[in-house]
Amino acid sequence: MDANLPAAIGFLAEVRQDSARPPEPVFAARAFRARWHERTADRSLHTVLLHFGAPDEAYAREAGRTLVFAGELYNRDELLGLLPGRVLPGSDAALVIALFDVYGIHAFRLLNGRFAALLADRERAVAATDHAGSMPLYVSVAPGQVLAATEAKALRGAAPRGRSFPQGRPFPQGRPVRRRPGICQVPAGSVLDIQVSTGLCVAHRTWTPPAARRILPEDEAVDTVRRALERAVRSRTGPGTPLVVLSGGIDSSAVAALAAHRSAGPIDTVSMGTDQADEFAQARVVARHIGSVHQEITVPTGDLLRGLPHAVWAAECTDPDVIEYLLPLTALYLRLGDTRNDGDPGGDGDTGGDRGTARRILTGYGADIPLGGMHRESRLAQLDTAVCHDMDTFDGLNEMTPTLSAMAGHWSTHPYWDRDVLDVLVSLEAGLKRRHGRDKWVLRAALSDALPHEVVVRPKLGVHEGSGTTSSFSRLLTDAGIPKGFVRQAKRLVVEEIYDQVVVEGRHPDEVALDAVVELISERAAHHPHPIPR
Ligand code: AMP
Ligand code: PCX
Ligand code: MG
Repeated sequence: MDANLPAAIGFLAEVRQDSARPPEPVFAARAFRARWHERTADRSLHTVLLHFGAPDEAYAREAGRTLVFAGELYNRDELLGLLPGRVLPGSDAALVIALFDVYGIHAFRLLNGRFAALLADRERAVAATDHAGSMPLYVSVAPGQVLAATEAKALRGAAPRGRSFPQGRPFPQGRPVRRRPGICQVPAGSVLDIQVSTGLCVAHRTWTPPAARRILPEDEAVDTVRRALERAVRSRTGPGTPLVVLSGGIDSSAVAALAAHRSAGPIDTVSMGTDQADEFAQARVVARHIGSVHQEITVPTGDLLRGLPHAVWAAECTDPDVIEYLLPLTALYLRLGDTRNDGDPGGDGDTGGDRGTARRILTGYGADIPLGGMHRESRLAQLDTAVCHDMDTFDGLNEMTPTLSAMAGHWSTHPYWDRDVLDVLVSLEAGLKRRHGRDKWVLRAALSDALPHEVVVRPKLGVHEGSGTTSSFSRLLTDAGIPKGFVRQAKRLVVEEIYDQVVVEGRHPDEVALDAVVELISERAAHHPHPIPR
């Protein structure tokens, strides 16, 4: 077991009244795989676990219940304080099952983490996501059978065919999965309480984005943000040397600076660019300032775009904007092995965790959502409208999924989407987010002593812009004859077509011919009478 990594990063679990065995699932995430089976008087539990060498740590058993837990917790100390007089649980799974014994399903309201969990409790199955649904969780429920998996594609072939529920959804809040009737995604910040015999599901929210706004003096707001972010970075860095994916923008530079502060030795940072665009100079300023061991990876644009099927396969998302954000990061993660002196870019499909190359990666992803940074909006009313909209619509996009890096055998985590950081950032009144003519003012002010001034004031540049991904994807389509006014729709159609091939039909991303997909969409565009710009 590598203490630097979570015990497990994904699973397929099946709870049944009879004892059939689920077929071998496909996952994009790469790690060791362990199969495990348990039969009690009431039910059987089968699991396929993706782990880093100590699968037992991802299971816990207590009082006739069994918990399967993928991911990790960030408020262990607080949680341990709730269990006085007990033998302190060693693993996160053991901690959660001990809390369940005391609090029942409300235990999930206590957790600040990045996880997905399935608990088999006699005739009940309980499925839970973290507050942000940052590790996706899909379920398929039929009377007598409950399946849960951290990737939708893992339920291919295992899910019951019949649609036993209205619209294929066992509970009204379930997010339907494109072209996979019978499978639905568990919403962010939810716990699903399922009666196995009937398939009856009740969903409870364990977290919702704050709706109120706090009015704080500048100093207090700045101090609150700094402390929350420091704690989130600290609880995510683990005992090893962390690796921060660094653009040189304020979000990732803040994470890198705080990780460097708490690290005994230099931390690692890495930046990606393409032959079209990079932010290498800006990232270098930060790396030099914090004394990190810094690397730059240049990805040829053709290779970057050929990674589209991999990004869609990992994220299981059909939103073309999100795929543009995730594509450069996917390309970076897949090339991290290239930056090592051992020259080993990773292992085969099932054993990503066995070579000692798996890294714990911190990102600055997601800071712009609670702070409204994407919107370049100076009017406070519109800024808060944008924040509300983004907080209402992130669920189901899977942009935070650990599978993006797990596809390359690594574990990634996003401090800005720590539950406490998010609560603070969302709830600050908009005038603290946009202030003195700057976007994300409160964050910039909170890091002003830790980073060079030019970094603190540097305007926002999204990863899709800084790497030239958006423009390269557009050019791929216009070069194929797609009219400019149709490019946005065409991107969506390309991403959906890829999704259908790799998620719905179960093809490996290496088998997807991107040129053929683009040609198909270009032919459709040619027959489209009125391209309508979105
Ligand atoms: P963004 O907010 O668009 O800068 O991107 C989200 C996160 O992705 C950043 O906070 C970084 O952690 C990471 N990132 C963005 N651009 C790069 C890059 N060029 N190289 C490495 N990591 C990056
Ligand atoms: N980002 C943003 C998040 C992208 C917006 N997502 C959403 N509205 N659900 C961030 O890092 O905060 C970039 C590139 O900027 C990705
Ligand atoms: Mg950036």
